[in-house]
Amino acid sequence: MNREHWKNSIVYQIYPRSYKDSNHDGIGDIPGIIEKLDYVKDLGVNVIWLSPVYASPNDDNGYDISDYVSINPEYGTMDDMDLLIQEARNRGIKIIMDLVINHTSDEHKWFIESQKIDSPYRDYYIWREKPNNWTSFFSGSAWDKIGGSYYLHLFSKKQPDLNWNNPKVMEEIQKVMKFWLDKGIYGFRCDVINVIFKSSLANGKKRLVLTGREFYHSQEGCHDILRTLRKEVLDHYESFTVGETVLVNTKEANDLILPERKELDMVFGFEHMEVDQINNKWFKTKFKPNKLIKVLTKWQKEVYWNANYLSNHDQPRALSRFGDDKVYRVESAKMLATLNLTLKGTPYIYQGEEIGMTNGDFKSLDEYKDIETHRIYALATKLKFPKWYRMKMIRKTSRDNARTPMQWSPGGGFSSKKPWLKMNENTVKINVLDSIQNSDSILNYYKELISIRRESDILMNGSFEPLYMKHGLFMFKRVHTNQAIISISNLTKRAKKMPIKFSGKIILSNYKRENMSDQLLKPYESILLMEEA
Ligand code: ISL
Ligand code: CA
Repeated sequence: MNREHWKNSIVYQIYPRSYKDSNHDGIGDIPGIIEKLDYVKDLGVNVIWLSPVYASPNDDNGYDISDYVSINPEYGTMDDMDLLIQEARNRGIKIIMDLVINHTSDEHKWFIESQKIDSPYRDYYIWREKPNNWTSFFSGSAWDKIGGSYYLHLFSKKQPDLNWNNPKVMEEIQKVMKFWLDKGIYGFRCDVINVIFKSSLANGKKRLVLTGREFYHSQEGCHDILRTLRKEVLDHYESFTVGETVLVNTKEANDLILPERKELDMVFGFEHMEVDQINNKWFKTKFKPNKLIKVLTKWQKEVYWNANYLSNHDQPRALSRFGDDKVYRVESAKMLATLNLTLKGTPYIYQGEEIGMTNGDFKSLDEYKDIETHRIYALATKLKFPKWYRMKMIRKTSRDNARTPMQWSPGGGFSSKKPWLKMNENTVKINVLDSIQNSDSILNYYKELISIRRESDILMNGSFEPLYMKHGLFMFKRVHTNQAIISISNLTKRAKKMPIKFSGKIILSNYKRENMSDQLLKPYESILLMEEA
C-alpha cells in the first residue's frame, strides 16, 4: 500500500452539533450526517473529518471527553457511529476522527478517580500542591484546586491535562486508537497535539498569552510520543494523521511530518490564521491580502506537505474574513476555493464553506455559546474595555461564527426545533437547496473545482512555483511531468491589470472568462489556466 495515499485526498470537516438534526432536539447528530452523505458524496470529497462525537458534558462542545469509547447520546449511539462508517464507506468516503489526548473532561472516570491521593489514576493527570504561573488558552490561570491540590488545565478547568510522562496514559490512549481504527476509521485529526508533553512545571517567562508555553510547546518528549503511537498503532493500519499544531513555524512543522521522522503525516499551521491580528486573535487588524499571500507562499516553499485550510470550527469564516461577504460574496468565495484547492498539499473544506456561509449574525452576548468567547468577554469586562469594544471583539473572532447551523434551505432545514446556536438569518438566500439548483452557485463551482483537482496529477503532485505576489494578486504555477497549471487570484475588490501576459487554455474561471485577451483582472477574479506545453 502506498503509505502516502492520503496525499490525494480532499477532506470535508463536519462539526456534528451544527450539521443536521434528525431527532428534533435542535442539536445536530450522527443520523443527521448519515442523511446527508449523498450530498457529501456529490460534493466530490473522499474523507470526512468528524469533530468529536464522544461522550462529553459539552463544556467545550465535545473537546472535553468523558469516555473515548462511547458516543454522546445527544449525537446518537455506537450503532449509529458504526452505520455512519459503513454508509460512508459504501460511498467511497473515509472518516477520520478527532483525537483529543492533551486532556480529558473532568467527568472522565480517570479524573474522578485521580482526585484520591492514593489512587492508581492519580498520575494520569498533573497534580501539585501549589500552582505555577502558567496561563490557559482560554485566559486565566491554567490551574484549579480540588481538595488540597491543584491540577493543570491548559484549556478550561473542565479539561484537565493528561500526564504524558506516565506510561499508563500511553497504554490507555493506544487502546482507544486501536478501538476506533479496528472500527474502520481512516485516522485522526490530533487536537493540540504538540503541547501534550510537559518537560517541566517550572514558572514560565511572563507573557501576554500562554505563560509557560516554553515548557510544553513542541518538546522532544512530544516527538517521542508521536513516534511511539505511529510505530505501535498507526503503522499497522491504512491510516493517516493530521496534527493541529498551535504556534509552530515551518521548521517545527517539518520536524513533525518529514517521512523519516515517522511521527505525523501533516499538520495544520496557524501562521496564516494570524495575519490579521496584533499579538493575539482577539485584537484583529484590517486584513492585508499581501500578508496572507506571503505566509501561504512561505509554507508552500518550506513545508514538506501542507494541510491547506482557510476555515474550521475555531476560526471566523474565511469568506467574511479574507473575502467579501457582502457585494462580491459569490466571486470571492469561489476565489478563496480556487486558492485553497490549487495549492500544493491536502485541501480541507469546512462545512458550509462550499455554499458561501458567512460569520454568524449574533446580536447579543447570550446568543454566543462558546466557552472561550464567554471567558474572553469576561476578561475584557474585568479589564474595563467598553461594551461596544467587547462586542466588536467577539463579533469578529468568536468561534461561534463558524458553528452556526448548516444552512440546508431558505427556511434553515437544520432542525424542526430552535437550534442550539442561532442560525444565520441569511439562510434565506445562502443555502444548499438554492445552490444545487443554481448552475452559477458557489456549490456547483466547488464541485467542478474538486473534480478538476481529483483528476489532475499536476494539482495533486505538482511542484509549487510562485509567479507573482504583489498588490493583492497571487499567481503561482503547479508543474508536473512538464505540464503546468497556473492559478491566478485577485484577493481584492479592485480590478487589477494583469502583470504577466499568460496564454493557455482556461480550465476554470469564477467570471466564466473565455480567454486571456482581456488583461484586466476583475474584483476577486480567479482563473485556472492549463499552460500550453
Ligand atoms: O482558536 C484557536 C486558534 O487560534 C484556539 O483558541 C484553539 O482553542 C486552539 O487552537 C486549540 O484548538 C483545539 O483544542 C481546543 C478546542 O477548544 C478547539 O476547538 C480545538 O480545535 C481544546 O481541545
Ligand atoms: Ca438531534
